[in-house]
Parts: sequence; structure tokens; C-alpha cells
Amino acid sequence: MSEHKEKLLKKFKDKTAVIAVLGQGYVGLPLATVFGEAGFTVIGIDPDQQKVDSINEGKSYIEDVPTELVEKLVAEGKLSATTDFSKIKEVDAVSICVPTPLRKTGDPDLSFILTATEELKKHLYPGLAIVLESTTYPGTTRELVLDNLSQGSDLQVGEDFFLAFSPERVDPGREDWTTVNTPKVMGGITPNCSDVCAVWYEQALETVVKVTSTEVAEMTKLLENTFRMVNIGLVNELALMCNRLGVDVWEVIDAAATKPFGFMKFTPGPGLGGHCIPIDPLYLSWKLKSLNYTARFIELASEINTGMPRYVVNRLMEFLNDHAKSLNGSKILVLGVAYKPDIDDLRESPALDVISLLQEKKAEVSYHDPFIPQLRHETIELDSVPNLMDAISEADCVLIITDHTEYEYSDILKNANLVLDTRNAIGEKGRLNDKVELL
Ligand code: SAJ
Repeated sequence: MSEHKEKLLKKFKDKTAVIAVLGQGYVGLPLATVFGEAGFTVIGIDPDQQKVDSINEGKSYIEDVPTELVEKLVAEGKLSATTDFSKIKEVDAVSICVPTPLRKTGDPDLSFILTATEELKKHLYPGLAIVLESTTYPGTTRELVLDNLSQGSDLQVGEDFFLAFSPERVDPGREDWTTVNTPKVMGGITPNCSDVCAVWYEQALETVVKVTSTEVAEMTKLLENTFRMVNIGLVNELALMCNRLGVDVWEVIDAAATKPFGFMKFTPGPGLGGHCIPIDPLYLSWKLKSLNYTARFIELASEINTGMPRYVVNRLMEFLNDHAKSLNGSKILVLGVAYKPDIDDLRESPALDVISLLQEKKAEVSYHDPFIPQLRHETIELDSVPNLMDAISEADCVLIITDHTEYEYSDILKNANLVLDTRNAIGEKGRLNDKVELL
């Protein structure tokens, strides 16, 4: 066995290893605290001085990470944070949890991975273990990270340093499946890399699932999120079909969901939001394009999902027209603008597209969202209405975009003139009420 592998395994098992986590966002901070709770000394590295200061003051800025935990770990000397990437030379292992967004052109933006890799290269030394967690296309760890690290270095991967990919599976706001108990896939460049990085993560996580390569691990994550995106696209198209057929798509889906096997329920909506599901699959289709292959399911689902905001606005126009009203000049109250219920995240939220389209059609648009007091996005400058029930009764039509749990849907139904419910949030009462239209 390589001497570096032997030394690292010992350090992981006796928790004397020092861990760096690059990127202290919704993946990196939870991971840092989990390693800290397992007994490791952890350094959170992030270019954002505010995040670094917050951690060192013992304060959490991530909903899933209790401030008390950060405070405890910092007080015990188990967790600290810095903007200084050179601290990498003081650690035994590095997890890279940096963003992988899309550029405006729709191409992957790998700049954060490249920056992290450049910093790692400066401080690469024998005995370092590295895990990339950021969602990316198959081949990134080998073609981008390893190639960059190996350039001009005589260190051998799998002997002198160890490199693996392990997709993050964090679902912000979820309490049943956490960083500790969600099974973690781990694929190394070499078997030694898989072994070393699996043993490292097994000290803190309940289940580590080793796979044979970084590409398998990268592709696993993309299958998980492409599965969701394509199935959401399917039920969105089903909503379009059922509308033409005059069939209640919600009743159809509920009935199909009574099948105890071979079916998984997804529900239609105003579009696909979030920083994972709408974006990750496009990393895959982009990579396949470079191999002269068109990922047709991904492209079609993306087309349908991105078309839903415009479909919602058209349905609203038809609904108002049925009540001798034009969208132009009508007061429309949008309920819920976060990308999914009970969180304050606006990223890729379809509500932003819906509101922009409504403003283009000269509707008088207002919104309410208990998690988002102010909406500042491109040309949108709105504040959440202060008095919900007054706003509901004054609106020509209430447009339910995000079905936050705290809304009293029976009160909304009672006070509203008209409701277009894109989430079937009102439920059975809504179906039976003439002033409610369902997507
Ligand atoms: N959506 C629908 N219909 C559905 C499900 C979702 O329209 O049936 C919409 C949501 O409104 C939202 C978007 O899709 O706008 C994404 O929703 P999501 O439930 O997939 O939530 P996310 O984006 O927070 O996805 C995360 C993912 N976690 C990671 O990628 C690490 C995903 O893998 C999780 O499965 C998902 O949470 C989850 O299960 O909640």
C-alpha cells in the first residue's frame, strides 16, 4: 500500500486529519459542520468575507445549520473559516463545494471549479485527498481537475495524492434526509482514490456508496436530477393535454398515484425553479452536444418547463376573458414567488417570468410571499403586500404560483374574486368552485 494512503487512512480513522471545505454555501457549510461534529478539525475556505466572519463569530447563515452548532464547533476549535486559500497547505483533505451555474448563453460556468483547482495546484503536496462535490458533466474531475493538478507535477494520482467525485445530495429545508444520513456516492480516479476518500467520508456520514470511477459518480447525480426534470416536464405537458381534453389533470395524477408500484407522482406547475433541477441536466446535454449527440428528452423537457410561465399567463387571460375582463389593467395578486414552498430562495423561480410577462401585458401586478419581503429582479421592483386579505379582496384575480404551507387557502377562496391555482393548493373546494380555475 502507498505510504501516503496508509498515513491518510490512519489520520481519517483517528480523526487527526485536518479538513478544508472550499465553498461555504448550502452544501459546504453543512458538510464542514458534519466533519467537525465527527471530530475533525475543519477550515471553511470561502472568498466571501461576510460568510467567513459569520462562521468565526459562531453564526450560521444557512437554514439547515443551527447557529448553536457553529458556535459550539468554533468554540471547541473544530471549525474556523478564512478567505486565504493558502491554508490548503496545512490540511490533509479538501472538499470542493463551489457553484456550477450556467452562463447566460446556457453553457456551463466552470470558473469556480477552475479557480479552486488553480488554488489547489499551488498547494498540492504528497498525501493530499481531494473530493469534488459540485454538480458537473461527466469527465470534469478527470479532464479539468486532474489534468490541471498534474500539469508540471511529478506527483502520481492514486499514489501521492487522491482525487474523487462525490455528488452533493442536499435538499435545502429538508429535515428527514440530511447530510449525515443521505447515502453518499463516491467515485475515484483510481481504486486507491475511491478507498481513501470513502474511508474519509465514512467517518462522518452513515452510508458511502463506492463506484468505479469519477465519471460514474458525476453521471449518477445528473441521472437523479434529469429524472426529476424530465418527469416534471411530462406532467406539465400532461396538464396542457388535459386542458385541451377538458379533463382535470390533478384528478388524473391523484388517481394514477393510487398505483402502489411502477408509478411516481409529480405535479404540474408554473415552471421549474431552483439552482439544481433546471440547470444540472443542461450540463449533460451540453457535454453530449460536444460528442455530436442530442439529448432529446432533456431538450424537450426543458422546452416544456420553460414554456410554462407563458402558458400560465395565457390561461389567466382566457380565465379573465370568461369573466369579461382583460388582463390589461386588471389587478393581479401573485401568491408565493419562491421557487418552491416554505423557503426563501428565488433562484430560477418561475414567478419571476410570470410577473415579467404580466407587466408586459400591462396588468397591475402585486405579490405576497411570507419568505420574500422584497422582489428586485431585472425590471421587477415590488414589495410583498402588507395586508394579504385586503390585497386578495381588491384583486381581480389571485394567481397562486407557490403554495406555501402557511397560507389559509379557505380564507383565500372566501375573499378572492377569482383564483387561478397553478398548484391545486386549494384542493377539492377549489375544483368545485366556479371562481377558481386550475392549471
Ligand atoms: N416541481 C414541480 N413539480 C414537481 C416537483 C417539483 O413543478 O412534481 C418544481 C418545483 O416547484 C420547483 C422545481 O420543480 O420549482 C424543483 O423542485 P424540487 O422539488 O426538485 O426541489 P429542488 O430544486 O430543491 O431539488 C432538490 C434537489 N436536490 C439536489 O439536487 C441536491 C433534488 O435532487 C431533490 O430530489 C429535491 O430537492 C427534493 O426531492 O425535494
